[in-house]
Amino acid sequence: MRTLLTRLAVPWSGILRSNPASSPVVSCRARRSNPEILPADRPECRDRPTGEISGLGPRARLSAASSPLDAHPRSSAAAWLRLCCFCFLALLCVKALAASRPNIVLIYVDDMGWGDFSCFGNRDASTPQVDRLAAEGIRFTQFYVNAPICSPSRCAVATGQYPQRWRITSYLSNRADNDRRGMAQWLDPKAPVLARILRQHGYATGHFGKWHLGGQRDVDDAPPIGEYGFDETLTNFEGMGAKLLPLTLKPGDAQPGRIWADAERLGGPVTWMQRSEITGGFVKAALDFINRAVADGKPFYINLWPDDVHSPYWPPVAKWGDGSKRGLYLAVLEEMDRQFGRLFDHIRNTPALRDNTLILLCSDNGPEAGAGSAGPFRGGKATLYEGGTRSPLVVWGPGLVAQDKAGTRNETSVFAAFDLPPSLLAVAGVAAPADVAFDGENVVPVLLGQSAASRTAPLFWRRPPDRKRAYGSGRLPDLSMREGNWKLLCEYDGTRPQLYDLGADPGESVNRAPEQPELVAQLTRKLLGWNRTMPPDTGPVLASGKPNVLFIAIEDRHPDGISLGSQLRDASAKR
Ligand SMILES: [Ca+2]
Repeated sequence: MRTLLTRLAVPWSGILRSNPASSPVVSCRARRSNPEILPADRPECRDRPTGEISGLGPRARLSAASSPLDAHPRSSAAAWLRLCCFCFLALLCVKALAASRPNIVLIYVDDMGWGDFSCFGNRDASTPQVDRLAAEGIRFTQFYVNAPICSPSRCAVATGQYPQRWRITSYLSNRADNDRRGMAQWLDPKAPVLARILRQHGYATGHFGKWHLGGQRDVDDAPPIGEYGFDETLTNFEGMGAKLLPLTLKPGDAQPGRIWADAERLGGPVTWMQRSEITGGFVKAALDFINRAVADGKPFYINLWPDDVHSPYWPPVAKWGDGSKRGLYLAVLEEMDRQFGRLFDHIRNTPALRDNTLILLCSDNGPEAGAGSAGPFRGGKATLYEGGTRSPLVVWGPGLVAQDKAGTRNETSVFAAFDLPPSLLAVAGVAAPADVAFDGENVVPVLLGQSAASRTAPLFWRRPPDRKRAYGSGRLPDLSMREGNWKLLCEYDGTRPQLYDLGADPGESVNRAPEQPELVAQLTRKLLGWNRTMPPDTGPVLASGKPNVLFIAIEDRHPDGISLGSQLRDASAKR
C-alpha cells in the first residue's frame, strides 16, 4: 500500500504543482506509523475529509483543474486527459487511504477474571487462541476497567469518560430498579461514543454481542444501538434490535430450553441458538461485516462483546464435566476461546488485515465468586479491590505494534478502559471533536509497545450503589483511587481508610493507612473531591440499612432516560 501511495504522489505533484513538503501522503503515513507524533504536530494527517487528498486543499484542486483549460485546443485535449487521469488516481487514492487506515477490533469479555487466560497464569483451563494472540502481541498486567460491574464499565470504554457522568453506576436493570439506585435508564445518546466519531470519519462500525447500555427487562423504549454510531448491530437479551437468544441444553435433556425469551420485546429479528455457540454467532456476524467493509474499501471498527463468560454457564453437553460451578465456568471459557479462533485466524491469514488491524481483548469486570479467578488479586466482581477492576489486556497488531515487543508483558504501564477511546482515535488518525472532553488519556505509544509510561492523572472509582455487600463479603469500601503505586479505599465520607502499596503488596493484604496519615489525608482529599464532581447515586441511602426507604418520582422520566426529578425520601425522617 505504501508503494502504491508513493507512486500516486508523484503524478499529483506534477499535475497540481503542489508543494511536496506540504502534501506527501507518505509523510502522513509515516506519522500514522509513529503515533507518538500524531496528537498535535500534524492535524491534517489525522482528520482529512476524503475530498482533500494528501494534504491538498480545495484551493489546490481548483487551481489544478482550471489551469489546463486555459490553453489552446491541442493542449486542452492533453489537459483533459491529464485531468481525467488525476480524477481516476484521486479516486484510487481515496479508496487506498480509506483502506489503509487501521482496523480496530475491541473484544470485551463479560465477567472474566484477571487470571483466567492461561497466558495470565490459569493452570485449570487452556486458552490457546488467546495465548497465541498474546505471543504475537503484548500483555498488559496493570490495565483497569472503570467499574467493577457491567454497564458502567461498558459506558467508560464506549465514551472515554467516567460512567458516573452519565448516571450509569451499576448494571442497568428494570425501570423501577434503575430509579431506586439513582441511575439513568440508558446511556444518553448525546454521550460521546468512539464508534460514532469513527463512523463520522469514514469507518464502518459494527457492534456484535452484549450491549447493556440501554434496552433490557421492561426498559423497551431505549434507543437502538445504531443510534450510538453503529452501522450494524447484533446483540443479546440486554440490547435493542437484532439479537441472538440462547437455547439451553444439559446432560439428560431431550429438548433444549429457552432463557430470556422476554427479550423478544426489545426488537428483532431474533435468532435462537445454543448458548454454547453464541460467541461463534457473534464472530460470524463480525466476519461477514469485515468482508463487506473490505469490499467497500472502508476501514472498520468492531465491538465484539460476547455473552461469555457470564453466568449462567451452559457449555456444550459433551464438556459438562462434573457440573460444578467452577467446572462449568472453565468449560465455557475454553469454548469462548475456541470460537474466537475463527476471527483471529481470518485476520491473521489475510495479509491486508493482518498488517493493518489492531485487536484489543480484555474483560469488563472481575470474576463472579466461585467461577473465574482474579489471580493474585483480592476481591472480584462488584468490589473496588484489584480483583474487581483489574483486567487482563492483550493488544495484537503485527503491522502496528512494535515487533520487538511481541510476546512480552508490559508490567509497568497503568491505564484504564476509558483511555482507549482517545487512544484509538489517535490510532485511526482521527481528531476528537472539539466539544468532547475525555477523562481518558491518549496512551497510544503504550498500546503499540513504544513506551512503558502510564497515564498521568490518578484513577478513581465509586462502587455500584447496590453493592455495599457482594458475594458474602462484609461492608465494602465506597470509593477508591490509584495514584502511583498507592491504592486508597474509603467510605463516602473518607472514613475507614485502607491504603495499600501495590508495588510491594498487589494482593492488598497490609493496610498501611495507620502509618501514613499525611498520605491518607492527601489522597482522601483528592478522592472525595473527585466524587463530589460526579452526579450522585443512591449508594449512601441504600447502604444506610434503613428498611423503610420511600422512593418518590416527582417528574416523569426525561426522554433521555434520566429521572430528573427523582428524589429519595427517608420515610422515617417524616415521622
Ligand atoms: Ca460484566
